[in-house]
Amino acid sequence: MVATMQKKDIIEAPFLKEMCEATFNMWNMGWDERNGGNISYLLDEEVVEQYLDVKQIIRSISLKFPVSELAGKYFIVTGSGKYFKNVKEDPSNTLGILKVDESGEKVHLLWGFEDGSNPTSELPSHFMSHIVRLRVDPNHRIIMHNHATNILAMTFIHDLDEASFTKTLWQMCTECIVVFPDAIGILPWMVPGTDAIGEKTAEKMLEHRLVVWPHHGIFGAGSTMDETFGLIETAEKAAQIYTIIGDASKIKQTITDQQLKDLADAFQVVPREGILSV
Ligand code: 2HA
Ligand code: ZN
Repeated sequence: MVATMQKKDIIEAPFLKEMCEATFNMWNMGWDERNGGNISYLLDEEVVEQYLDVKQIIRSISLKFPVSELAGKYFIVTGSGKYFKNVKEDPSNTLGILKVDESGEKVHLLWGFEDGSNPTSELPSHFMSHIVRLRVDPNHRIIMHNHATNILAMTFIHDLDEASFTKTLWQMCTECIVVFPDAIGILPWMVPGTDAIGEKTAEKMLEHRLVVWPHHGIFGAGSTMDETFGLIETAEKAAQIYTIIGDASKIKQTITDQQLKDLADAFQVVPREGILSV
C-alpha cells in the first residue's frame, strides 16, 4: 500500500503569502484602486502537490485563446473583480490556483475562487506574456499589472515614443538604467481585457520586461515577486520625479548620455540600442 502524504495547509504556502503581501503592498502604493490590477505566478507541480491533490478539479474554465505552450502548467492568479485591498483577508475567494489542461483550451481550478468567481479579466495578456517570457528567460515566473499612478500620469504629458519615454525615466533616477536596461515597451491605447491587447503586450514582452498601457497602467515580468514589484516600483519612482518636476523646461541639469553609458558599463548591463547618443 502506498502511504498518502499528508498535505500541508495551503494558507501557509509561501507563494500564497507572497500573493497576499504583493497585492496589499500594491494597493498601499495607490496603484490598485477598487479592482484594479492583477497578478499571475507560475508554480512548480512539486510545490503545488505539497498542498493540494492536483487530480481534484473543482471546475474547469474555458479559454477563448488556446495556450498549448502552457499545457500542464500551474498558476496562482488574482480573481476578476477582486479588490487587492481585500486579498490578504480573504485569499480563498480572491485567488485561484489553476492548471492549464493538456489541450491548452481550458484551465482547471484546483483551489480558491470559492464564491464562484473567475480568473482576472486580463488572463489573455498574462498567459500570452508568460509564453513569451518563458522563451527568453527560463527563470521567468511572474506577470504583474497595476495602475501605477505616475507612469499613468506621464502617458498624458510625455510623448509615447519608447526610446524617448525610456530615456526620460533613465534620466530621472541613477538606478533606472541598471534596473531596466531593456527599456520600456509602449502599446497604443487599446481596450483592456481582450485577446488583441494580450497579443500586443506579449509581442512587447519579447524584448521588454515592462510594458506601458497608455492612460491605463503597466505590466511587469520577472522571476520573483520582489524583483517584479521592484521593477515596477523603480519605473514608477522615476515617473514620480518627472511628474513632481511638472514642466520639463524647468530642468537645469540631468544625467548625460555619457554618464548613463558609464553607469551601464560599471554595472555590466547592456542598454537597449537606439536610446543613448554615445
Ligand atoms: O482587473 O486592472 O485592466 C482590473 C484591471 C483591468
Ligand atoms: Zn488595469
